[in-house]
Amino acid sequence: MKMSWVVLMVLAALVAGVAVLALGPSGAESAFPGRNGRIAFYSNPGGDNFDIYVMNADGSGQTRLTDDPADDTRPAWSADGSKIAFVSARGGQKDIYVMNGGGGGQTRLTNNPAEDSDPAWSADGSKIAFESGRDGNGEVYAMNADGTNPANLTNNAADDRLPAWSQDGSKIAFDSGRDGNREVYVMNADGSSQTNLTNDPATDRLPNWFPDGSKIAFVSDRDGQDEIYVMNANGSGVTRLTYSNPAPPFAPAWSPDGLKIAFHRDGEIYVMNADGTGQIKLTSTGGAEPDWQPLSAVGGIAELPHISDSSGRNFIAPAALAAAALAVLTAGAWYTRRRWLG
Ligand SMILES: [Ca+2]
Ligand SMILES: [Ca+2]
Ligand SMILES: [Ca+2]
Repeated sequence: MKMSWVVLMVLAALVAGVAVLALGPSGAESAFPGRNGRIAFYSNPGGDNFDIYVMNADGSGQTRLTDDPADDTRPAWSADGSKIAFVSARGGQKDIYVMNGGGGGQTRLTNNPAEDSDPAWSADGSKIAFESGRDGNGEVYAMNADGTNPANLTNNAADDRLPAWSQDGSKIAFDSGRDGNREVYVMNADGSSQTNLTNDPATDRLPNWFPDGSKIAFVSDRDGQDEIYVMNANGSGVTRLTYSNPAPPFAPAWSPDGLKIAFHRDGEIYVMNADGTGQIKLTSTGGAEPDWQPLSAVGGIAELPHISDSSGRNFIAPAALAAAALAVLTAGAWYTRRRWLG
C-alpha cells in the first residue's frame, strides 16, 4: 500500500510537470530595480488547474495566492512590488487580471473573446502591456492599469508577443516572427521605432530586462537547443549563460538587485547567478514562469542592506555585493534613481 502511494505521488508530479511544459515558455516580465522580494510563479501540484504561487527567494514559504477552478497563470509584479498582474480563464476566456501581492482584491482588467496574455507593468504603475490576438494575429498592446484604453502598439501581420517594459518606461522589448523566424525586438513605448535586436536565423525570444535597462536576457536555440543568453540593450555583446544537459531553461527573470536570474526547467523553478553559475532548484511540485518581486525603499536605509560608493552615497544592495557588480550598477539608471537614499 505504501508503495502504491509513492507511485501515485510520482505520477502526479510527472503529470503536473508535463502540464506546465505544455503551456509553453513565456513570461517576459521586466525586472524592476529594488531589493529582492519573493518570487511569483504558477503551478498545478494537484493536477487539476493552475494557480499563482509566491515563495521566498530560497524556495521556502511557498504560498498559493489564487484558488479558482480555472487556470491562473503568468504572474507579473508591479515595479513597487505591491501588485501582481496575471492571466486567468475564470471568465471563460483568457483575460488579464490584477491582485494585491498577498492575493486579495482580484480584479478583471480585460474582457475580450481573443486570448489576452503575458502582462507587463510600466515602471510608474500607470500602464500594463500585454499580448492579444484580438486583431487577428498576436500583437502587443498597452492599456491603463485599470484596463481602459488598450492600444495596439505593434500593428504587424506576424505574431508579436511577450512584452517587457524597461525600467525607465521608455522602451518595450518583445519577440516577433515578422522576419521569418523569432527575433527579440525593442520599440519605444508608443510603438514607434520597432527594431530587430537579435538578427539570427535561430529562434530568439523571451526578453527580460536587466534592472537598470542596460541589458536584456533572452532564450535562443542558436547553439542547438534553447539556452539563456544576455545581450546589451542595443543587441551587441551576446553572451551565453547556460549549458544544459539535457533539459533547456526557459523564461529568464532577473532579480531586482541584478545578481540572480530565476528560470524554469523541466517544469520546476530554478535560480542561478547572473553569470550562469550556481544553479539551484527551488521547487519540487511544479512551477513555471517566475517573476521576482522588487521591494522599494519604503522603510528608509537604516533597515535595509546597503553599501556606500567612493563618494559616500548609499544605496540598497546586498552586503556581499562584489566590487565588480558595484561598478556595473553605479553606471546605470538604477543607481541614479536611488541617490536620494544617500
Ligand atoms: Ca486556478
Ligand atoms: Ca502582429
Ligand atoms: Ca532569430
